[in-house]
Amino acid sequence: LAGFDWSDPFRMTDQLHEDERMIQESAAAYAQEKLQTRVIDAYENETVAPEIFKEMGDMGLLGITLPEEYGGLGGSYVAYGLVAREIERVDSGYRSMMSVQSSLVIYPIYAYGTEAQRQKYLPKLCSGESIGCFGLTEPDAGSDPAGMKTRAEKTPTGYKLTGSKMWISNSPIADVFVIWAKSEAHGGKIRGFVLEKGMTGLSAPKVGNKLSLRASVTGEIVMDGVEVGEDALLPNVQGLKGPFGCLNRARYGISWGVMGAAEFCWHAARQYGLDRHQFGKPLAGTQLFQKKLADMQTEIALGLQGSLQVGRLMDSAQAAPEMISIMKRNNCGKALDVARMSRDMHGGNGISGEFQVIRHMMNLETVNTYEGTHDIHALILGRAQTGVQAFF
Ligand code: TGC
Ligand code: FAD
Repeated sequence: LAGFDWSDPFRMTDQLHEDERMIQESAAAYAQEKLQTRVIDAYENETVAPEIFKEMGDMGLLGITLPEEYGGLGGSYVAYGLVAREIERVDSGYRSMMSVQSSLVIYPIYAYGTEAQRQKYLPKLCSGESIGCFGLTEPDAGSDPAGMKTRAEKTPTGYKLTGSKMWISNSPIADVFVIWAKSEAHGGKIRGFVLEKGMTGLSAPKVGNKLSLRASVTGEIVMDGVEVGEDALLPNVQGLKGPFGCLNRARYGISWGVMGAAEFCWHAARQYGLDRHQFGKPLAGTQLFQKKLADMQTEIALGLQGSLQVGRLMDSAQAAPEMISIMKRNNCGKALDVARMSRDMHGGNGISGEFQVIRHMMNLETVNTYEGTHDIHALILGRAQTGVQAFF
């Protein structure tokens, strides 16, 4: 039998292709050198750092799966997941910035847009010169986006958008707004529109008082009769499957990302347990401590294998949304358990920003909620196996 690497129990590294390993390594180097060095201050002071998009763009970390002609890398979904894991190892907010840009802004413009829209927006979004946001959630429509009130009325030259979106990542600093609205001209069906900063009637005030995901800025999007041309409509999709097509990709990326945050918390707990002595011996030498480390290692190893398999199926066009619900739900829930456990294992130091585990724990509360809450994904999976919907 071969030897055992405690930090990579199922030899995930050996299961990756050479180009995937290289992308992971460069994402890890960027994350540790450029993000880890600023995150403690950024979180404490809720600092917005729009220049991160340009840095990520320069490293090729935005729109990884997009063809090179539009500014992407033509990489695999596994590579995209590995990048999310390395960035979220530092902070869920930074991963949020990356995954909104890649899966929720670049992807719909590529998949649902015209060639002119692709040429206009994608290269700048991939280089990080433009920042994007995705407006689906509203004050009265979160888990149930079909209940949205934002509407697009037909005008002689295009559309007039009215409504408001809530809890939108990146919106206060965004140049490009992907907006989902009910369009009267299309029988009330949900359609996607691309809006731009500076349009009359468009504003994006910041949401204050956030005690989670503080390194990523969140805002509203207010549309007070914003007039756009016909060329703002994303012509190639209608209905909820438009936003859900994007969410499938973002949720998949999150399933990898949260494992990065969980790995940070696990490794920190192990090291703390080796360094900290109580009752005349290291905490890591107690049975309870070791049981917790074993639980963390097991859940993370299993979670990563699940995400890898779904990623391989995405790369061969065989993945179903329910597979993604399993992994988003499981990995977020397990990462939150690991972070809470690690916080506890650090004792009093666990509440200090310096040790960082409480920051991950606070962030993961958001990640467990956005992109479909833990319970909403349970209902998606319940419906898929019983044929009976239990949403209402
Ligand atoms: P339902 O009847 O199930 O479906 C309506 C239409 O959509 C299609 N569809 C999908 N298509 C592709 N992928 C999926 N995953 C899909 N799920 C559904 C479906 O086939 C149908 O198409 P058609 O052609 O027949 O009309 O719709 P429902 O209203 O019953 O949905 C219920 C539910 C709960 C599943 C859904 O609404 C849901 O997932 N709610 C959660 C909402 C959510 O995830 N919001 C995310 C907002 S964005 C965000 O949080 C970004 S944070 C990012 C960051 O900062 O990192
Ligand atoms: P609700 O839907 O009101 O849910 C409240 C509770 O009720 C939850 O526990 C939920 O599981 C439960 N619940 C709801 N329905 C049912 C049911 N049928 N049965 C049982 N329980 C149910 N959205 C965007 O569009 N774009 C973004 O960029 C974005 N970024 C975000 C960033 C942050 C920091 C946060 C916090 C949110 C973000 N969101 C974004 C919104 C996010 O997707 C929603 O918060 C999420 O979908 C939940 O909606 P809600 O907050 O309205 O909660």
